[in-house]
Amino acid sequence: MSDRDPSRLKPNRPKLALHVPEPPFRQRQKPDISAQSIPAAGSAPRPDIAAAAAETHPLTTTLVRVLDDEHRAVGPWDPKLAPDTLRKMLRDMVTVRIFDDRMYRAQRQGKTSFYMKCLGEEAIAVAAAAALDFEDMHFPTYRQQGLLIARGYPLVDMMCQIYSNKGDKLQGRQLPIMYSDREHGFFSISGNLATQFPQAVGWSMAAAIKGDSRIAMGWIGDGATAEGDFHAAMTFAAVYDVPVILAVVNNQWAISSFSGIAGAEKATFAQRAVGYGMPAFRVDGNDALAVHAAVRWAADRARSNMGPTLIEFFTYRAEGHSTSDDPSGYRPVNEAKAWPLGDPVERLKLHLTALGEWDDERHEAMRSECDAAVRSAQKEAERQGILSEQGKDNIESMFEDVYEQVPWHLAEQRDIAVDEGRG
Ligand SMILES: Cc1ncc(C[n+]2csc(CCOP(=O)(O)OP(=O)(O)O)c2C)c(N)n1
Ligand SMILES: [Mg+2]
Repeated sequence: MSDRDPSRLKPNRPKLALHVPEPPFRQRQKPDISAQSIPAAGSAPRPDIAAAAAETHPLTTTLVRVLDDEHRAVGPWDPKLAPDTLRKMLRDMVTVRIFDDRMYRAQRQGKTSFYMKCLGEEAIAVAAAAALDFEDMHFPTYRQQGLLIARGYPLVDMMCQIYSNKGDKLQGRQLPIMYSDREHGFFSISGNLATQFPQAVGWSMAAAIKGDSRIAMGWIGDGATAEGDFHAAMTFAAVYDVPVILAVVNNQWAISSFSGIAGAEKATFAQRAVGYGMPAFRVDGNDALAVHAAVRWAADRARSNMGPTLIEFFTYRAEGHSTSDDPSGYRPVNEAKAWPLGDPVERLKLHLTALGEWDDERHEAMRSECDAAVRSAQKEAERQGILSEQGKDNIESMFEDVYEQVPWHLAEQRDIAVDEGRG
């Protein structure tokens, strides 16, 4: 009798079936924002950094928010930042947006093969960078270019990497946008999703074993939480009270899969920490002040040897996944506009304005300064070449830095390639 034999079916039992999550709105539908319930700014309590993990767990189903509808900072999570800090964050966010726009166009002009924007998510990396020390280590994904920009990494160096040109410090060995810079605490971006979590946990364990005082922050997306690496990292982090911050950027989409495919229909991503006994909260990712406050809380806790924190940043990926993606094929085109948490740049700008520390004129002057800085960096980078011009003049570099002694068969291939390149 085979498994498929109908006589094995028990007629009085229902046939087994699977649930395949479907996003609430598809291409031609009108997104209904009333389906999202957004807690009021200032309503989430702020536990002490030494609180038991369980005291943070009610925060896994709400949203830590600081900026209210009148653009004031309210409630216990207000980080009370100096106007200069707020202006620096605003400038960095504006720079990220302009940089993304220029590099997206550069890809469309055939100057590089690939680019990824973080439109709508600028507050997350920028405010996290502001909340941590320069010496702390990040294990980022491709959507945290804001970390490098906020830490003052040269825009020209980022662009040379995108163009894989003569100025590319990674010598064309990484996909465009997969930056790496030890000095700026920016670990090489790994294309293998979710590896950032075990790497950040491992680095922080090593820091603790060596008696270091620096902490690490690991970054993944909502989709990447479906990888086994997420759970392996959570187990190690929780068991050993590892001094690490684990961030899930829930931008609702993983290329064309909505967050439900990774489990968001059943529970929030922050709630996963409950099973590990780890503190966690869910934060309005479009509110730079809330992001700063949450990261600072987790950093203070980690630095005091009280262990890891999982933070879910709730946001929306306003653009396509990458230059290779067209989101109009799987979601409503106006969904980003309907997103109830607004534009992070506009919200911070209006907050500074409400404080009397900013106005439209100063904003426009700052925006054009940032625009000029990005354009001049782009010119300088392009003087060192664009991707399509990279060719056979330095083909031997492909064989360098892999073996201490190049094996004879690779040396032979290299010499043939070099000859052909010259010919
Ligand atoms: C292990 C692995 N599986 C699949 C991919 C292909 N891939 C690259 S990005 C991506 C979507 C990731 O979505 P999410 O984690 O939500 O991050 P986001 O792009 O939204 O920032 C996928 C499936 C990959 N790079 N690595
Ligand atoms: Mg995502």
